[in-house]
Amino acid sequence: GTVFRLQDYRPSDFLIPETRLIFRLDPRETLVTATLSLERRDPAADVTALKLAGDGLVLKSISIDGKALAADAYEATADCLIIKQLPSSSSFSLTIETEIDPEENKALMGLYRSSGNYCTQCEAEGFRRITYFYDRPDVLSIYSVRIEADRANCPVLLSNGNPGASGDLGDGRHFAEWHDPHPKPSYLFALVAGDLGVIRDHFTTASGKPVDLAIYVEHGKEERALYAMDALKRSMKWDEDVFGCEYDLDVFNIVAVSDFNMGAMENKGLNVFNDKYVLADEKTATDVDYALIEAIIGHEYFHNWTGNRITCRDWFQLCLKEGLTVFRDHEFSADQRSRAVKRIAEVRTLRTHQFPEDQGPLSHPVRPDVYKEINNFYTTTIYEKGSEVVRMIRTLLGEQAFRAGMDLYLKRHDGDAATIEDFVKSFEDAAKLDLSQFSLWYHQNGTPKVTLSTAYDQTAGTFTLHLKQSAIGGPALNTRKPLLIPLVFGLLGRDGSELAYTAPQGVDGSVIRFDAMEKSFVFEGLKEKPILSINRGFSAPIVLKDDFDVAHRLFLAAHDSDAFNRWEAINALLMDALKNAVGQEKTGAALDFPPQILSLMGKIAENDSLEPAFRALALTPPSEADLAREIGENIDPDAIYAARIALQASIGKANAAAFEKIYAANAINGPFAPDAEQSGKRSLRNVLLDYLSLADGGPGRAHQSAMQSGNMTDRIAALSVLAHRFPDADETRTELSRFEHDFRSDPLVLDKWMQIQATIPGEQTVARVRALMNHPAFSMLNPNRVRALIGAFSSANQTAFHSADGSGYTLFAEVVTKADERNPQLAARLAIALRSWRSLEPVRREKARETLAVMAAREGCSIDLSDILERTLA
Ligand code: HT7
Ligand code: ZN
Repeated sequence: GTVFRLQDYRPSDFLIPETRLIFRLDPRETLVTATLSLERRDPAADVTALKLAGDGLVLKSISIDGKALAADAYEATADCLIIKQLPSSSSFSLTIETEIDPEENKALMGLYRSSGNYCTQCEAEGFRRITYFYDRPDVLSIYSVRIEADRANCPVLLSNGNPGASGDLGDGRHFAEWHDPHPKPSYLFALVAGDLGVIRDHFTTASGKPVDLAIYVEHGKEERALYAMDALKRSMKWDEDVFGCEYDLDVFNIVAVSDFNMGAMENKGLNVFNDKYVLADEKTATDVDYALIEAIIGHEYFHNWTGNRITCRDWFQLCLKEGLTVFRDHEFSADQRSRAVKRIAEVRTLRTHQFPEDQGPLSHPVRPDVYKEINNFYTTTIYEKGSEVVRMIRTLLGEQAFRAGMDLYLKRHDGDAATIEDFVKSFEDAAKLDLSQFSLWYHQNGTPKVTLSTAYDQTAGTFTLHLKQSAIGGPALNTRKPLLIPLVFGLLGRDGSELAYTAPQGVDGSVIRFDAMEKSFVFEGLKEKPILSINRGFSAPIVLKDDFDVAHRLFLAAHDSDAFNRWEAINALLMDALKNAVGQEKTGAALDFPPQILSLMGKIAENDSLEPAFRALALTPPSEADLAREIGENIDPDAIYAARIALQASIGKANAAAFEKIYAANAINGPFAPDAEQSGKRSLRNVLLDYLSLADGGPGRAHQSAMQSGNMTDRIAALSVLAHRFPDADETRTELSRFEHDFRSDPLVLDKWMQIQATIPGEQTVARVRALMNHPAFSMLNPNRVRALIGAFSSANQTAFHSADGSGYTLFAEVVTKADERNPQLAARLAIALRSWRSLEPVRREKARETLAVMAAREGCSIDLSDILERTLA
């Protein structure tokens, strides 16, 4: 297949200042008439042909300046259009008529049907499935769109920008026109048509401009969009307050659809959402769902500036919009909720998803310079590590200079298709700083590893911190260049206060700028031995190997003023205890855990000075996947599971009385609110419910809780405890059936029921998942259904997916292959679950390799899937 390289980037020969589109919608035969104004970029250059991208198109007619082209003037295939005879004028108008089949489009790219409605997804290269075009992000055009459709089936007709004329066409058909005054790349084009319910609201921007807001959903689900609307208004206000970004159209529309490959899409003025990230009420959505809706509504809205007003020059620059917009949505959520809790959750996500990617065969830089299939580069590295890189820029520059850099970037590049170099330069210019070494974070892959050692000299009053950098994954050590790593730190006295010192060179306030492969920092003027707290707030996305003993960690857990590092210390203690237990399990020894760790859990739970959400996170041991990554090789998922469940049972038994009290003390009285305070209490109670159930050794308590729960958060938590801890109990069967019955006509909610069952530990779950694939609510064509059942099974059920007999892999390969026939993007995303196969113990490793090899060898395997499989095997 073709390999795309950054070094091959060339500007297009032509510009398309204006694009007019007419859609005559029909389920099987939609006609698209596109009129492009084409302008030679360099009228002096001798350009005699024009090549436009297409994908699966049927060309109906083609004309230039109103004259039909002769058959020998062009060449049209399903995948491209080459016009060989062009007018010599510097500009001309090209009209192309194509026919497409939305009903048959199950790849969910281009124009497709979801629940009988029409919708589009054009990022990254879906517009070429609608018409022949320069389907690349650096060609910006002003779009005018006319939609014609059946009035009865499609009363709602939407596109980007502001609404224009609309009216009747006779014969039961009508039309609507839209005009988007902001030049945009084709990937931001959108169209929605159908019969939808709507909720409306208003927002007035800081400069007084009124904006009509609307969220379109399936009829009958309008009430469930109210939280999303509230989140949208808060996003709009926040972006004005924090980044000075105002909205720039008369309307802002959001549409929720049930068939969608990703979370949502930031099309200019017309965001299209996976309904999972719009619909919520107390009875159907968990606190996690609410938080995700808030984050994703924010994310897509924030793209209006970082992505739409300033877009990417090419897809290698994807992190320019994604990393920055994730950073912005993280900050938004931190401001709306608890900053410390949000940061801990972000770091957990980064470690669980991005670290294994960066340390495995799919590792790539935040700004890659080569790809085969761009859809496979919407990765956690580009999104989450990309966000961490922006965060480090802020740490290095400080709040004020960072904002000045952002202001400069937004002003200087408004209307541009920009690059990472443009972005970095804005900060360099605003802060008068050289960020060339720092920029390596964009180009050098692998998880950086910092090993530290310390020494204190009592007589000299000096504390020496020695740092060494290497990496897990990425280029070989001898070819790696040293990164500039910002480490926020503090030196603590025995009473927990921050000690004063004279800082060495390279230390700027609370930040150590570590910029060499190896370096010592000598702090002077320390009369007592300091206790080091470092990488506070996870200031750098690294693996830190410290020399801290248990006493040091217990001290940080109790006294660090940085809440993140308090959690980090607790997490490290739990990780050490788990690693030790896995070793015991492998040698057949009895598992035991240090009593001080067990009692620490009790103390944390009881500590009312800590917010409940923080306590819930601190009480949650590292996941099985985290433990596997930490161990790194020869992984036996059964041993890991055994160690973790034994730790949880020990914690539960050791603290049952205390946990019971705290469980009761955190009960919520009064009406449900999806806010940080209530959700924190619910998460603490539900972590404790799991511990108490393990201590009880029976399902009674969880069953009680499931029956009493008045909201989805508590109901799902109780159902998870039942299914995961007591899969064969009558109570579990009863509650699973009751849930199925209650939500039999709500597939989005049944996804949770599927997911819980797909993540029941143990190899029997393979058969259960097979059975669930025959459930009437399951469909191979809907990505949400496939991800809830198969995605959860393969990415969040280590013991079942990696069953020693290989049955999990067999099921997996069947499903990935089936998905690939209709939706390659979905298949490729699922296939990522096997990326860490080389870390498995030999028997599973061989079975996993064989599974990958068989899938890769299949004739007809899509480019998307084979790209993932080949890199995974390489
Ligand atoms: N920018 C959006 C990415 C996206 C996407 C990419 C490929 C295929 C389908 C897709 N749907 C959405 C989402 C975002 O990051 O905001
Ligand atoms: Zn995004």
